[in-house]
Amino acid sequence: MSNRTFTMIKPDAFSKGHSGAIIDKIQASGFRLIALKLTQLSKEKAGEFYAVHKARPFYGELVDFMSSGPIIAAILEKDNAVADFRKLIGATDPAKAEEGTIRKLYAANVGENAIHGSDSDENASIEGAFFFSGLEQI
Ligand code: 3AN
Repeated sequence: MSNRTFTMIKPDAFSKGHSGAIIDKIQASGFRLIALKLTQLSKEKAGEFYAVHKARPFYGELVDFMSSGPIIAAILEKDNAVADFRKLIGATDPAKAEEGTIRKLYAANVGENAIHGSDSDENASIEGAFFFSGLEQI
């Protein structure tokens, strides 16, 4: 799925009511919505999703935060989706994110940073399949 990426609007942005503005910005930037759902991760599922970060000091905090409230998970399509979407969301630390990026606009800090974007085509595919089934049909 090289023209697709996966995103989550994280609990901070969702609870502050930024989901609509964020989805609007994503679509205005040329991404098409392929799949979308409102859901909430259990601690166990959040731990599984972020298993690559298990050894990092912020892992426990990350799992607690990502399971703390509703999220919106979505699969997006556009040419060069992964790289273009990483550019649209901005740096992991919102203080370092470029003006106009989603994290600059809506994220509070490096832990609670409003939105996720896959970092490779392979991870986009794995992460999309984590939330959505039947993707081969869409
Ligand atoms: P990105 O989400 O920009 O790909 P990663 O993969 O390095 O960044 O980190 C995954 C998630 O872990 C981030 N979105 C953020 O929520 C959290 N995180 C990363 N670095 C830190 C940190 N230094 N302190 C707390 N949380 C962090």
